Amino acid sequence: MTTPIDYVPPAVWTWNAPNGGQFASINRPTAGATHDQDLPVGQHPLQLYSLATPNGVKVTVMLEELLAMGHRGAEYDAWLIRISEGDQFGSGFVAVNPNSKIPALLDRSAAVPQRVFESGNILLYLATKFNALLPEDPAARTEALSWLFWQMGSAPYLGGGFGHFYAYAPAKFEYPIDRFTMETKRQLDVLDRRLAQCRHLGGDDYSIADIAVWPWYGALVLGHLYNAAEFLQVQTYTNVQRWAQEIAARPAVRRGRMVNRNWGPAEEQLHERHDAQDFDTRTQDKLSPAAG
Ligand SMILES: N[C@@H](CCC(=O)N[C@@H](CS)C(=O)NCC(=O)O)C(=O)O
Repeated sequence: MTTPIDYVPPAVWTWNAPNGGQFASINRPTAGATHDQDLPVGQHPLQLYSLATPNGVKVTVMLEELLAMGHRGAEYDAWLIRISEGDQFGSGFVAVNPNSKIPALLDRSAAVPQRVFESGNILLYLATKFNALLPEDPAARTEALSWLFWQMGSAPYLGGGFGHFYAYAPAKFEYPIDRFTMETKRQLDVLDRRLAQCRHLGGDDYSIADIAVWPWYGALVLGHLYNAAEFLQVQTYTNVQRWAQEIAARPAVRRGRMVNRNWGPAEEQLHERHDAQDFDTRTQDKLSPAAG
């Protein structure tokens, strides 16, 4: 074990300065808007304000799946929120999500526009609105929702714990990396055992449980997150691998992954989405010049 830093917490914590971590410049200990900034509004009932992080991808995959099923009411405008530049602290965004985190959805088809925040709740809202991707049978529905809520409770240990200390912290600290690696591998084992029993997390059918879990744990075992595939020995979770690959091949998932993405290979980026044709008619000037 490496020597821990010689730090004695003061009686009262004070916010001194950015701590050097990758996202230090946007972290602060208070909530609320920092500046006036209206959100753009497009022509569709559903307005999505997001970015293609795993939490954002859940919603764009869901919307693309609904459209693929023929739910025309799921047409949406997806606007890019650049969290590294502080867009989530603009007054318009905070009005839709007081927690200042993507994704945030505004459903303007209601008499009074309905704001929806927290990605798990957005999935549940859309599944209920369109009566899709969530079983009606109470037992099957409850099982799917258990896995949806499992994701919401578990992923902060993967992202805020493992991912932060393995990939983003200003130095490599053995204690937190050990702690969160242990938990991440335990979670992968939970999924692996479940997926040894059934094709999808909720049972036979693909549902919002898979849509919530895949952008985190699917991406992790496919080697897309934190460059940690070898460290975590992700190939050993064979049932998660089978499930992750099957979902990755779905056309709606391939489209959803691209929406609001402004980093990585140019051909995988679609900064804003307003129409299904945006996927086909992307032009170079809509794409980032370089991988981010
Ligand atoms: N529990 C939230 C988490 C959302 C979240 O953490 N979003 C991140 C990106 S993945 C974010 O917007 N971070 C900006 C910030 O923390 O200022 C959800 O699932 O919607």
